[in-house]
Amino acid sequence: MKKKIAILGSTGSIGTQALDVISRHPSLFEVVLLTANSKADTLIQQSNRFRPGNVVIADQRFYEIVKAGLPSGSVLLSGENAVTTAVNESDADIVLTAMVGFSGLEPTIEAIKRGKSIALANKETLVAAGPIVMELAKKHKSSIVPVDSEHSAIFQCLQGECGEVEKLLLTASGGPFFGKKRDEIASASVEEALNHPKWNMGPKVSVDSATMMNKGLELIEASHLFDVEPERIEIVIHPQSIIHSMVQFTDGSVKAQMSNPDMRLPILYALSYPDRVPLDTPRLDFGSVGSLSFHKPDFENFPLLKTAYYAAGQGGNYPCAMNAANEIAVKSFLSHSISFGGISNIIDHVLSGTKFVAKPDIEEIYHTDKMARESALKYLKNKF
Ligand code: MN3
Repeated sequence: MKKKIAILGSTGSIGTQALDVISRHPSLFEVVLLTANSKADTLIQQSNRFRPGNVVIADQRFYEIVKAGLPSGSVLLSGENAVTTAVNESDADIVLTAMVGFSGLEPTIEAIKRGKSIALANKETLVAAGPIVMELAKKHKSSIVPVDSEHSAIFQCLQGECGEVEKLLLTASGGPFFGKKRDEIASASVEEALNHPKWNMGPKVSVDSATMMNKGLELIEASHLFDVEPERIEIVIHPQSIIHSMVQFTDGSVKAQMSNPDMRLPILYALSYPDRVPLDTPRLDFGSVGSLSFHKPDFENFPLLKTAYYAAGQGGNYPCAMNAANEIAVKSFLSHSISFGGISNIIDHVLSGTKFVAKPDIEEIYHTDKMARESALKYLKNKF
């Protein structure tokens, strides 16, 4: 029996790498749904190669182009709710949520309500609405297997354990500005921020890695996914990105998961779980790796790490507001409207103006997201 896979965000970095691992195992996986925002050409190519029954191009301007290029037998949807509708209609066993940003929340919730397994690559889902999403997954017996390399590592370390977790050690490469001072990077260019030393990722995640907000979002994601309070999650800078994260148990034992940095491994694991299947990639050669190094995180020069611990500790709707502000700030930075140093100012401004809700329901989450975006845009307008 082949596993039927839906890929939300198939033209992005995670989506294309997922299709790469799926193409290596045609007897195990079948693609039933591909969705993209606006990359029409890539979506058409992918659809002709993998022949999914359903295809979504969210941006309606590309509907006719994609329609004309699709193989016969693929049904195309477009428009605002198209992704959610397609998820509801598809017979996927696993939904890989690889789209970027808060917009991943709604289709993920719909997939969970239909009891589908989630291969979670959209970290904003758990950041914005962690308690709601985890509760729903429990209720609908939907399993959530993380795709993010750090969370996959922790998930793998926890296999076969029923023991007590003392803390999670979330590793971070440090990003392109590791070791730099805050004022040295305040006016860093978009190009410099996108130049990640170890991982090849989309622009949003790359900028988040440069500010270290990526680790902040991952901290919050991990705390919900593994039900561990933020105080028991330690960030460890590990520039080689060989250890992808670790778990420390109450007897003092630390388990780590290692491999060369290659996202195809955690993607494949999330799709094949609980099995492991072969992946033909270069193996770790410890002799040539030489040494692994570790450093404490630099909260002074990467202030968003502090902001993320604060939002995580407060909980409620704060992580949602922080995430929304970050999305706007990163977008503005990528379009050259603000400086690199300006990113944290926007986020701190939005967070300090957010009305705290301790146990938000989903409507309050959507409201918080909307208000935070408006607040960020208003700040930008007045400031620049
Ligand atoms: Mn990661």
